[in-house]
Parts: sequence; C-alpha cells; structure tokens
Amino acid sequence: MTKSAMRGALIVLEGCDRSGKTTQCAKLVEALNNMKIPAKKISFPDRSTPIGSLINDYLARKIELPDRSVHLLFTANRWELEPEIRKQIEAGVTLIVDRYSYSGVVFTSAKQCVDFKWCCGPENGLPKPDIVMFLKLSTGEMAKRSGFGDERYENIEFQHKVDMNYDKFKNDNFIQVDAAQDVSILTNTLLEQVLKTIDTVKNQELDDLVL
Ligand code: 2DT
Repeated sequence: MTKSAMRGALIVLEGCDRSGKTTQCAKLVEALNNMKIPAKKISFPDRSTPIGSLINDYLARKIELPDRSVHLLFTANRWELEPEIRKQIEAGVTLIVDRYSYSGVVFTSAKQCVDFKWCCGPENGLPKPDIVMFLKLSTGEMAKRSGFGDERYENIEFQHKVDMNYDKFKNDNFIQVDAAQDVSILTNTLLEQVLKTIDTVKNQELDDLVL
C-alpha cells in the first residue's frame, strides 16, 4: 500500500443465529454507500465457490464429514477470498463481513472433543479485522425470534454453547452490542463504530490475524 492511498476498513459482524447480522450488514453497506463511502458486504461461508458448495452440502446434511475436516474447509473458504479481501481494502473499499474466523472457532469448538486452540491455528495470518462487533442475544430472546431452519447447528442447545465460546474472544477490537434493541437504533449504533473505525485505520497497515 502506498502511504498516500487511504485504505478501507475490515469490519466483522459476529453473533449467534437469529442475532440480525445479515440484516445489519446490508443496512451498513447501504448507509455507507449513501454517504458515498465505498463499501461492500461479504459473507462466510461463501457458498458460491467449490469449497463453499461442499460446506453447503454439509450444512444441509447432504454429506457427512469429520469435524476437523469440515473446520478446515470453512477456514480454506476464507483463505480462498484472502487475496480479494486485501485487494479491496487496499483499493479503499470498506468490507462489511457477515461472520469470519471467530464463527469458525466458536462453532467447531462447541462440538465435543475439538480443542479451541486447535481451531484457532489455521485462521492465523488471515487479514485481521479492524473491529469485530458481536451482536449479543440471550438464548431466551433467540428462541422468541422466527424459527430455526433444518440446517446443522440450528438449535438452541448448540447455540448456547456457541454463545459461551464467543466469551473467550473479549479483547480490545471485539465489542459487544445488544442485538435485542430496535433494528434502526442498532444500525445507528453499529454505523457510529464503523465510521470511527474507517477514520482511525485509514492510514494504518492492515494487520495479520493472531488468535
Ligand atoms: P450462515 O447461517 O451465517 O450462512 O452460517 N459456520 C460459519 C461455521 O461453523 N464455521 C465458519 O467458519 C463459519 C463462517 C455458522 C451457516 C453456519 O455455518 C457456521 C452457521
């Protein structure tokens, strides 16, 4: 990156199912674009690639795979997009990302017998998000929201374990936001953080992730 170019920010939204991540990612991109700030949404898993297609079949219960093997597929799915992520950020585009490495680690390690530390290893070296906003929803509130589908992991008991695993990621660029608040108030809360982050990191290098 040349010093004169202002880079975009890498913004990640995380949270359990039904926490509103996908809606909020779309609203953030729309709000930024309305302000003439270049921004795009990306989602993990990205089901459009060959690896993503395997992941989709696994989530839809069409195929079975060993836990560690599918974990590495989710990670490989991020590495597939890594050059594009760096390219966009360097070109000044802010990326709003629906799930990232944190989902990878908290979901796999919510399964019995897969170690949290082991799950972190293959994520290291990916672009480090400038901020991770964790949309926190109580399991009671989660149960009230419209029904879970038939995909793997879509049940309250598993989501509760996932929620507890997210607690292991409390650090300076991982902030928790109340996902139960009104949708547009939540968008404004998140947008404020996004704008602050874009301004803070615009002249900084993008770091590598270390979990
Ligand atoms: P969506 O419902 O958001 O499409 O997610 N998952 C996701 C993992 O187990 N590992 C990962 O690395 C990622 C990104 C979370 C589908 C499911 O895939 C899980 C829910």
